[in-house]
Amino acid sequence: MYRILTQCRACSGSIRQVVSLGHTPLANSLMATRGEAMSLPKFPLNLCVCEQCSFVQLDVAIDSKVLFEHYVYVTPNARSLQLHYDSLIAALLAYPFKKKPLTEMNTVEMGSNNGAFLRVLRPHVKRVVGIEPAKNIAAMATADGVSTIPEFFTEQSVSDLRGKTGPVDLFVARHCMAHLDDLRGTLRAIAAMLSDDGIVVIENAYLKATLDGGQFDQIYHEHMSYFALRSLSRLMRSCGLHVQHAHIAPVHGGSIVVIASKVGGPVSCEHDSVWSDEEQIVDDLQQFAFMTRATVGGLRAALDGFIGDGATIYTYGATAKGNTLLNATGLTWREVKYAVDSTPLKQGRFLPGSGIQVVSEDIVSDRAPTAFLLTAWNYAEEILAKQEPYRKSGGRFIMPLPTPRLLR
Ligand code: JHZ
Ligand code: ZN
Repeated sequence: MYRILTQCRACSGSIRQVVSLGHTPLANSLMATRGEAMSLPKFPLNLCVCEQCSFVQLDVAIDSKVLFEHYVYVTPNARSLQLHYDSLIAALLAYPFKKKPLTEMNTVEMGSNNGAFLRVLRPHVKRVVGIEPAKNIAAMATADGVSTIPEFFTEQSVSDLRGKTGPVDLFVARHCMAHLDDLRGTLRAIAAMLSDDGIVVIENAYLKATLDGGQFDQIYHEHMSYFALRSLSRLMRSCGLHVQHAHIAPVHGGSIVVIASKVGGPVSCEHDSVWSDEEQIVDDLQQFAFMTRATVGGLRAALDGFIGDGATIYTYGATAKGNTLLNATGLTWREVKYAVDSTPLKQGRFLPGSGIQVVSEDIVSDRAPTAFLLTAWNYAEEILAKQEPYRKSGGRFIMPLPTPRLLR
């Protein structure tokens, strides 16, 4: 069900630990009862770096079937995501190195979830197909009109998949490269899906943003790898994919977007500026480990003080990130009464390790807490705007990172 790594998953060099978050249950294992949620198996959660190639990764790989075959994360309908989709499409339209117009591109997205991005992209391209391993979510996407193949995307399944989709002109992989133990096999499979002129867009949480922002909660078992441009482009090149464009997008606390092709060639100027920003990344890891320990301890002490003064606290968002944060600080249902979340699949369930029950956001109007711990901090702006009446009536939000603070 899982394997422990002693060697780098990119180059087989030896890896060393940067920071440990102890043993935690899987972040998206939301359970039907509190008892089940609190007695889940726990796995080591250690951030490591390769001494040879500086690739940042976990030293554990959980079986992808356990992680993803049935999934509770459904891409939310958030304004910041819609804006991001628009800017991603604008970047593709402006991308100077493509060999044919977007409107002629046969497009496939892996890990397409409920089809949220493909639905927005569809009018700009020739055809869209999703590939999504979570059977329950793939069925939702297909029922909503985005044709989605309910399968894992692997090197073994690539010839069968290419038979179904035809040669791909635009291959999209958003926030799923981090989820893969077999990185090289998957990248080779992407190259095999592409037509000769095809391009691939990869988007993932950006390592430098994670480190600079003290975002230790981005570390959970689904996130096996943590990408910088240097490490990602080296890995892609070894699998026949050449990065020609890179930029940093604001979503999910800072995400790297790269565009690559099989032929390679010139790179965009944004690519060069991202590249030069990464000079110090190995030093940044040490600072991050220091900051993580301080934030975990500081947050727990601040919340204990607040609760001791009579405050009631819920989390805002039943996020994967939030479960790392709750388990690292040791907070449970005894301290945090509920987690509010807009995802119907999560509501009524209990968070792994902490046993906190997930309820709908509607609870805010009749049973509001003193403060919300903002575990969906990547949507801070829109959540704060949505909860303006709560805030006007004295309700507060606690921003956990990089140092805990009360938002007014
Ligand atoms: P959000 C997931 O991480 C898991 P999580 C995964 N491994 C990954 O890589 C990233 O996504 C990309 C809710 N919400 O996006 C909806 C509200 O309740 O931060 C979501 O459950 N009200 C695939 O889980 C959660 O918050 C709102 O107004 O850390 C946000 O989850 C909004 C906007 C969201 O991802
Ligand atoms: Zn390595």
